[in-house]
Amino acid sequence: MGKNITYKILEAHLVSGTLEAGNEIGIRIDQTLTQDATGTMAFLQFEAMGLDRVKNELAVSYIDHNTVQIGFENADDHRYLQSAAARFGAVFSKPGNGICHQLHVERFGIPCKTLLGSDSHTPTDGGIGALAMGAGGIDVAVAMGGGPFYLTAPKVIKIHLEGALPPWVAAKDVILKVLERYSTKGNVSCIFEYGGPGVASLDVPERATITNMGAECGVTTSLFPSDERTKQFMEAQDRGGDWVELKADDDAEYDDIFTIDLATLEPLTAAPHSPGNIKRIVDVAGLKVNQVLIGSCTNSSLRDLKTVAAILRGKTTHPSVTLGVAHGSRQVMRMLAKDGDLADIIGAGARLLENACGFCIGNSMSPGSGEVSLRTSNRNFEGRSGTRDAQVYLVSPEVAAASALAGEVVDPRTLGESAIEIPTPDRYDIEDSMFVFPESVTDAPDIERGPNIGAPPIADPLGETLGGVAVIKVGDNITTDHIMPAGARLKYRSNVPTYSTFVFEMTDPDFATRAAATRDQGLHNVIVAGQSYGQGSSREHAALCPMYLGVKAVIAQSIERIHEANLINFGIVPMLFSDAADYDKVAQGDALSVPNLREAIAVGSPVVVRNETQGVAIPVQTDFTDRQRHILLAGGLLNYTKEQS
Ligand code: MIC
Ligand code: SF4
Repeated sequence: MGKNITYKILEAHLVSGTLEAGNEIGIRIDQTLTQDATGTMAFLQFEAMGLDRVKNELAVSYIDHNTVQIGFENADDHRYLQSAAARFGAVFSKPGNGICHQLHVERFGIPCKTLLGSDSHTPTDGGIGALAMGAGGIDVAVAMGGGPFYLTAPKVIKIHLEGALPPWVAAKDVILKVLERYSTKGNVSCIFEYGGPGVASLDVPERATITNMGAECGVTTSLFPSDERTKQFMEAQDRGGDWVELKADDDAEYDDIFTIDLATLEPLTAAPHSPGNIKRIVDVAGLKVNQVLIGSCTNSSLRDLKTVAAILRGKTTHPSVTLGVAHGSRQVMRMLAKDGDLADIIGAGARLLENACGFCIGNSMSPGSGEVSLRTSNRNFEGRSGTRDAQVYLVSPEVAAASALAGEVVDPRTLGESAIEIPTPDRYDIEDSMFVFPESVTDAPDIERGPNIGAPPIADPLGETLGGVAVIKVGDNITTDHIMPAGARLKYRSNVPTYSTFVFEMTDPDFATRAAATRDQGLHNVIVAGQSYGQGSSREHAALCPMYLGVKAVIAQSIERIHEANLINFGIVPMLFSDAADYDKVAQGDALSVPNLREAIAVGSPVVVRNETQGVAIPVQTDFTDRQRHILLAGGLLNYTKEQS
């Protein structure tokens, strides 16, 4: 039987387990990336595990999320991270250099390598043919220390591409089509592998847009083959020597195949408030727009912004629209400046934003109340923009630029018959001066810790019994943005006691006070949820802060991959209703107990939650691997790793 490219890479990196879909496997991680919002905790945990040197091939510590620096907190985090990178041997990317995923594709991504990042959009590097996955910071810390990463051997879904995109239809529309088909839930432990003759029509930045936003489907990652176009891109980045071919065998097998004829696609949008709420642009055309923001790790490549510049050239943004443009990297910005495109963007009345996450994570450029904001980013969860009632639509750069000029949503196909051609440059403008390479650090410095840097909290080992209350009951599709808001709260990432006061802030402002009160009475908190709990970001704070507030179990109809791993890593027991209808047998505030929890987890026997208030027994599934059991018994990965060493 022929092999697909996913299993070729997995096989080459396998360190434990059998490569059969559904089994837990351990793989070697070649490269890691962290960003500042998750990286501080990752490096603090690296230290707490007693590790003293990065052992994988490459670790890059990027600063791109918290770059606003109102108050000392962000700058202190940056200093901590720079000193930790120098001390432990990681490459450090200074604030302003660009967004981690854009930079990693440009300067470090290598086909056939594994990359683990403490950010859910790490699969962006799947566009260059790397097996790139998002994970919690502590998993990345383990990988930086040379340890394996554990995952469920995935099902592989082939997205078979035929044809080529018509004019004004973009890579963004391809992934929106995939989201329309697969939605944001139900794809746990699947990988999207792209193939077919249409692949050759897409360049690496376009592929990276597609793999980036595969994260919204909840797949483990998305992956393209590595071919002549990959080689051309890497040569233009002066990294041709790292190129290797990666292609599926002709008779490769897949668990499912979804065929897209690129030529039949049209401009699409993800309407409020989910990346899975796909609509045709023609159906929203004419909607008045207040704000247009172009950038983020999905659409901030040179190709994207040259396209935008070409549409804006010689024209002016509509008087009632604020247009903002954030470059993905300094390379993109410098090349736009040298080629004159930046003058077109400025001339059209755009506000130039920093080369950073910025608006995408809601720490700047929040829209006005009830405003319509068109964005080229990847997530439009309610409130993520910083404005609860804003209406955020996710679109391609083409739709964004055309709409900024018109003041309303425009189908870019009305701009003319012929497409804008943006060839891959023969050579990108390479200038790495905002990376600090560990080789250049001669004297390993002391690690600098400002007052915002706290020690990572550690959970107690799992107790004999669970006893407490259903502290909150939430519905379906609860994202980690609901659990642990980012935006204005992001600066508390390295200060868990303070950040914990904002858990479920938007959904239930009293949550933190209530949960802390239960914890202080010596009882456990239990979160009850519907389907697809923990969608979205990889932020382990969505487990770490609830843990700090005394949450010991989550009972849900289904839980997304990264979040489930994060719960286990912080000693919170994820439980799935054996019968989804039992969700109705628990109300918020009910007293819940499991008298023999520790023993049941230790031996893998069935767990039954008693609802003391309603007098019912609720069987739950706790299908853990031996490794996961031991982590839970130890009270989380930090304790477990210490026990092992
Ligand atoms: C996001 O896009 O939600 C983030 C912010 O990049 C997160 C990481 C974080 O919360 O720090 C992600 O995607 O994992
Ligand atoms: Fe940054 Fe947004 Fe990308 Fe997350 S999705 S890494 S916040 S640009």
